[in-house]
Parts: sequence; structure tokens; C-alpha cells
Amino acid sequence: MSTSRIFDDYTPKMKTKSRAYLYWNYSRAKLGFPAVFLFCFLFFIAGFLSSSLRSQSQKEVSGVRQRGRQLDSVEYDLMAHGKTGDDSISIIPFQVISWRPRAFYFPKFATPEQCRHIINMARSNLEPSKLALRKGESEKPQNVRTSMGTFLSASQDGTGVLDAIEEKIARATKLPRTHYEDFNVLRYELGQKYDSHLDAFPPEHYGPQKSQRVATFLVYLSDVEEGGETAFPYENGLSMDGSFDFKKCIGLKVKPRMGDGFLFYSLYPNNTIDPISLHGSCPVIKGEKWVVTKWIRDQQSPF
Ligand SMILES: O=C(O)CCC(=O)C(=O)O
Repeated sequence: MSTSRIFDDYTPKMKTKSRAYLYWNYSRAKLGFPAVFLFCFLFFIAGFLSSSLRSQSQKEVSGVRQRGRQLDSVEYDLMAHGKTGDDSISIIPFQVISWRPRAFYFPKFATPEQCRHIINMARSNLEPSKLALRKGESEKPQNVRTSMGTFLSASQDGTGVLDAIEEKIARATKLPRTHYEDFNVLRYELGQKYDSHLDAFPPEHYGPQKSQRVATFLVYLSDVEEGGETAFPYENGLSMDGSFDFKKCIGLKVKPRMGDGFLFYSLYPNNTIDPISLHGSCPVIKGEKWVVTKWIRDQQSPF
């Protein structure tokens, strides 16, 4: 085929096209229709295979983390800040787990090194976890909370790990550290659990309160092979007809994974207690569960 045939459509409009375009046209003519068709077909197949592979990996949710959206890197123009403000932007990724209860998941909130450090700090001081006594109770009910635990304050940790975690909780919750109780590190061995309860203290059961727990921030310090989920049996108003057995582990379940953070609110925005925040720790079926709890109050310490 002569080049004049190839350039048949070389009109004035085409003159503006680049040499590359002309070369492509030339090559196309030289290769012939079957070769171009084959090339397009292979290109289509490659695109189809790569997109179906990508969507397959995103669907793998059973037992495996669902792939989240990548955060775009954005340039921010900072504001002038007040004396207690920051000169940088905080970005703490989270997922809304539920609005009833108001519960939010913070993947990879702490590093594995931070988790191991907190466990090591707590390990030698563990005692049986305690329960607050209700009005009229003289001793703690048996077999409700069977974990071991200890309290740690950020100031006890010379390495600054607890300080950094507490600071990050303040950024995540936007609630000030002046309202925080000490960290409560908990260890659940096989079969150990915490039956469903509220973190807030209803005055009808506990008497008048000087302050209330607004929210709870958990950082899971270990993976758990099976069981040990933090469970909310009243999720979205379910099982609230009065017949619920507080020892049952049902409803919305959050699986502990080393380093992940989990926040839920015990109070409504009007400071009354949200009954749907009722929650517990399911028995550990396989492995061991370590978690650290940070209770956040509506008043400054001391409570
Ligand atoms: O261990 C958990 O997942 C929950 C702990 C808890 O409910 C609590 O400390 O109040």
C-alpha cells in the first residue's frame, strides 16, 4: 500500500495533527485490520481482568479486613491558632460503626510496639476487675466481670507512650484530657468476660452522681483468635423488650484487633443516659484478650 493512499485524508484540518498521529496511521495501515483488532481485543481483556481482580479483593470481607478508601493527600492552608491550639492538621481515620449506639472505629490507632509496651507495664499489677456497687448491694455480684485489670496514669509512664495515646484520644474525641479517668488495662483469659452493663451510672441504681461518663475509648492491645468481642445487644433498639438475658452475647459485635481504637458514647447530647450504649465483653473462646479502657467524664477530675 502506498503512502499516498494512507495520507488520502490529509486535509488542511489534518495538517495540525502531529507526526505521531501520522506515524500511528501509517503503522495501522501497515499492520492491517486483523492485527489492530487483535491488539484492541487483548487490551480490552487485560483491562477487564485487572478490574475484576480488584473488585474481588475488595469483596473479601469474611474474616479479613474490608479494604477502605485510600485517603487523598490534600494541601491544607492552616488557620492562626489560639494559645492551646495546634500548628498542624490532625488526620485520624475512622469508620462510623453505628449511630445507635453512637460508635466509631479507629483502625491502627496505636502501633504494635505501643500495645506491647502497655501490656508489659500492666502485666505485673493485675488484680480481679471490680464492679461499682449498686444501691443496696453490699458485695459485688459474682460471675459478671471475670477479667483481671489494673489502672495506669499517663504520668506513670516515663517513655511517653501513654501520654501520646491519651493525646491522640483527645484529638479523636475532641474531649479534653482534664475529663479523663486513668487508663484501665484489662486482660481476659479463656472464658473470661464482662456481662452487659452501662458505663454511665443511672442515679436510680447508683444514687446521685457528681459527674457522669460521657464516652468510652477502647484500644485493643491484642488480637483474639475467637470470641472476646465488645457487644451491644440493644443495637438499633433490638432486644429492648425487657426479656434480654444480660449474660447473652448478641447484637452488634466489634472484634478486637491489636492497635485498633473504638469509641462509643454513653450519653445523648443532652447528657441523659443512652440505654442503647449497654455493652459487654463476650467470653474469650480461643486466645487471650488485652484491652485498655479510657472513660471520659462530663466534669473535670477529681470526679
Ligand atoms: O472489654 C471490652 O471490650 C469492654 C470493656 C468494658 O465494657 C468496660 O471496661 O466497661
